[in-house]
Amino acid sequence: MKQGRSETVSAGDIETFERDGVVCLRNVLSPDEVEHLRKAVRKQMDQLGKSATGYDFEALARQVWDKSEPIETGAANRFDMQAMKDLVRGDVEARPLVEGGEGKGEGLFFYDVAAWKWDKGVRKVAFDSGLPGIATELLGASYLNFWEDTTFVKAPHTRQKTAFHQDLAYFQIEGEQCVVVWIPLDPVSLENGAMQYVRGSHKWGETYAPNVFISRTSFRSSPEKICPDIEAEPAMYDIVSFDVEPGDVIIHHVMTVHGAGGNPSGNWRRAMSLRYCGDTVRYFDRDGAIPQVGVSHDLGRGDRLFSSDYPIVWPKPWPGVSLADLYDRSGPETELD
Ligand SMILES: O=C(O)CCC(=O)C(=O)O
Repeated sequence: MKQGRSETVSAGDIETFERDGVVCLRNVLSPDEVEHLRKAVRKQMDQLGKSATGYDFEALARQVWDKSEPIETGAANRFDMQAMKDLVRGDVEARPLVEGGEGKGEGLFFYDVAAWKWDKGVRKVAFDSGLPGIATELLGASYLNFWEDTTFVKAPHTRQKTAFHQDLAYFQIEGEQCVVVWIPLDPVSLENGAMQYVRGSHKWGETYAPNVFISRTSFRSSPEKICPDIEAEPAMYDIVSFDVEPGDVIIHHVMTVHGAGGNPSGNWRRAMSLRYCGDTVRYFDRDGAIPQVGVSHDLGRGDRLFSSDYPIVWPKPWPGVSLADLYDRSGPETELD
């Protein structure tokens, strides 16, 4: 593959991405690359309750809606979940976003971030797979920074939906040259929580406040508008979803409104989401953005993302180089056996 060109993205894919704000690409990742991500997700999930960054949003939703249940997040301390509970309970319009009947409490909506910092397998996929070239081409960027990875797992019989939202205001960035690559690690369809995207919403010209995922309630400090209530009137919107297999990826524009159902099925729905920024994006410590873990930079508003916290992953400094090795921050490797 020549630098700056990707063999996996066609002119038609670029047209779809620009028109719809989302495109599904088939067979982009190899079985080994998918397995690297699965392995990292397993490690993250093993640490649930013990890690500072892993959460179960299914349990959290129960604790929010049941007034008598205390908030319990184990060692996770990235968010002030009691404040989130107070926020949701104080929002007169808030309602549970669940599906799949009564539910017996066996579901799990697992969320974690930043595996790339300790897991070489994730770095291999995020930095050295076909993805950086594809993202660069879709964005028409001249170089590409990696922003972060986020894990979203819905175990069988998980009732919690993912509230419709737009990603920009969750990130400390300004500018729209940014994509999110959603990578299924299991076969995913509407039966087990496929992602749903509002086609064309990246061109609505609005920045929406980040919500708390289990409800449309926004983080109070955020100045932006609330995302429209897509779920209340789905027929009003042009919603698209894709049945995907491991190896496929769905890439959406940072302004595209998206959400997902629960997973009432008996099958797992594991995914990792990788975020990339192009050269026109600037740093902006936006009010209401989710605090990042383990960043050491001192970037200010308007700065380019020049920091080892945001590795430049395209173009590569020389062909054949392993950026996963270059950005090794020590710590255990999770390579395939
Ligand atoms: O997987 C999910 O339920 C949410 C994913 C998402 O919102 C994202 O990747 O931006």
